[in-house]
Amino acid sequence: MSKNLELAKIFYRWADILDLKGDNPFHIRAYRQAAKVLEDLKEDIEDVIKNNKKLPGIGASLRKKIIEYLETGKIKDFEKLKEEFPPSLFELFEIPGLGPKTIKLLYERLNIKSIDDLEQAIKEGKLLRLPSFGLKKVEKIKKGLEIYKISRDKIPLGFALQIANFIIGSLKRNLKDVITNISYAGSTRRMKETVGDIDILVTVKNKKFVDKVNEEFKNLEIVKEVLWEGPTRTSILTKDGVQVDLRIIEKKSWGAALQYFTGSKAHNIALRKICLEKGYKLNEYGLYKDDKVVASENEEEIYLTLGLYPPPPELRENLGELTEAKKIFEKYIQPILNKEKLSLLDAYKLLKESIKSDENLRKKISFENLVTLKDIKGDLHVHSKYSDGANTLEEILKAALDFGYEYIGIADHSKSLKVANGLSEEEVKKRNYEIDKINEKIGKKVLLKVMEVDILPDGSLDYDEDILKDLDIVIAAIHSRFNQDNTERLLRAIENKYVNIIAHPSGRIINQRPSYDVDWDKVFKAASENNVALEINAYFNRLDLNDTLAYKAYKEYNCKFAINTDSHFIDQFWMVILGVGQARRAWLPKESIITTYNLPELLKWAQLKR
Ligand code: DGT
Ligand code: CA
Ligand code: CA
Repeated sequence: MSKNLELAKIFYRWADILDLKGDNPFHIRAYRQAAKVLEDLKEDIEDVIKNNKKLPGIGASLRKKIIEYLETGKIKDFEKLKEEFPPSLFELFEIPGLGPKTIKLLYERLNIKSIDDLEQAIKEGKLLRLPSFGLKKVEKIKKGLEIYKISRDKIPLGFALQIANFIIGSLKRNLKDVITNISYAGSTRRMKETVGDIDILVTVKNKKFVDKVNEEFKNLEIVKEVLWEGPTRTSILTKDGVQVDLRIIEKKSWGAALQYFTGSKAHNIALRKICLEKGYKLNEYGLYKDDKVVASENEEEIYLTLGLYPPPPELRENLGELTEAKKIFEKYIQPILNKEKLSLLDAYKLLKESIKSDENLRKKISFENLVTLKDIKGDLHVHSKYSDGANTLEEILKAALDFGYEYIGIADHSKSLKVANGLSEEEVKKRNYEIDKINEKIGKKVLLKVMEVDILPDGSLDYDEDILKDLDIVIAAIHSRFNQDNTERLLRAIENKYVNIIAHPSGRIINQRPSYDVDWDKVFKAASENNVALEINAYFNRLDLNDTLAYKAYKEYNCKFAINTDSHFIDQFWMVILGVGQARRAWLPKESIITTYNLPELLKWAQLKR
């Protein structure tokens, strides 16, 4: 961990302790703010101190403590303060929805010192005996506990992909002449929103290289501990506490292993049932008929042999993909086989080729028509320096063009969101003027005038018509009052004639905050009728709407969606792949995603409502 993060952790903990002691709120806030500044700081804190640079929001006394830590490795005041409470008590701060006041009460009245104590007390009904504790409050704590337990062992997909890609990149680079195939499998390949452990499969040119691969893997800089070592599987724990399994596969079993270890378990079990009905046997080494291998090296061939069109990994959850796979095979592969004497794999490749040049054909085959990264033409939700983003309009423009985008929506926060430096009406006008000037200078419209406008508690918007009418796209979002039913609030925003997109519709934060209560049927119906797109917010800890809700919104209400990253830095544009992954898991076709439209189509769509 960098010194920045070590110090951030200390200051967060410090604030917790002061909270427990009932210290002055301004004092406590100063510690939390310092922690946040350190957490977000891009430069090494050691360099900042060495070069005598200023740290916004960190005063002289906290700065002294930072220096003490850098020089001695600890802060005396903090060490002393810590001793006043049992260390296990601080676990309770990790539970979403459990604040310092409640923790203090639980500690003082019921002697609850840890998560285990808390669980026990809930079981025994002790919490209800406290004044101010009702069934509803206990339910909320239970829900928080559940989320905490999941978050303890599941990591967000974006994080898993970074680790997996780092490992694959390093092994490929360092073992160029050894490795023939390498891929991640498991929930990472299925693009599930959270991942338990990371599964990586690899084949080597020659058996004699097996040790070399294991050795290289174990000695990667991110490894903290080797959990298991064997000739075909090595498991490690990374320094961030993530388990990674590396399996060395024989080349002839590559496809079968990829199929098996991609899962999901439910998909595999359903697939195995189909095998049994057709007299096949399937395991991670191959597909067999009468004890003879019929397919094993190629994953697609395994599905094809079973009369199934290969389903995209994102759909492999046993939620109808196998029925669909059979339908597609019968309608599109079987006729090719009937007409020409081709192998299964060649027939499949032939069809894939035709799809590439025939958009109408693609549209008919659901698995092929799922949105892909290549289809995405822009991102409509990016924050600039005008509000809480890190980059200027010019920097965003350049990054967007480098990324291959046709347009990029500058979506800053609106005036009510003071913590995120929301823009006054005057500032919006100034920003819009600058956007127009930049577009004029480059001779085309790339930067779009968007705002992420707060939906106020009564469902009205944070700006009046005179601001809204000048925007290319209006995004509306809830940023307050999460603990209530927000259906009516969303409905009113959806019916506003200027609103085009509802950002992060459920408000959930992965492993931190559940969705607020919403009657989704009502909201999806209204969105569909009012031509409002629902965001699939691709920011790594949002992924909101999630896969199941997006599936429902499309399937039952034919809603439209916008895959946006909500980037606050230009180096967060990559997160679009996480949004595309969730959209695919929701079976969303390309045409349901407005960010696949080209600019004229998009602007026309946005004006439909006005
Ligand atoms: P995770 O790691 O919890 O996020 O989820 P997965 O899906 O990556 O699960 P994991 O790592 O336990 O196993 C990887 C794949 O191996 C899984 O998706 C399917 C396959 N698999 C594991 N256990 C079983 C099993 O008992 N039966 C079958 N048919 N397949 C299994
Ligand atoms: Ca896994
Ligand atoms: Ca695993």
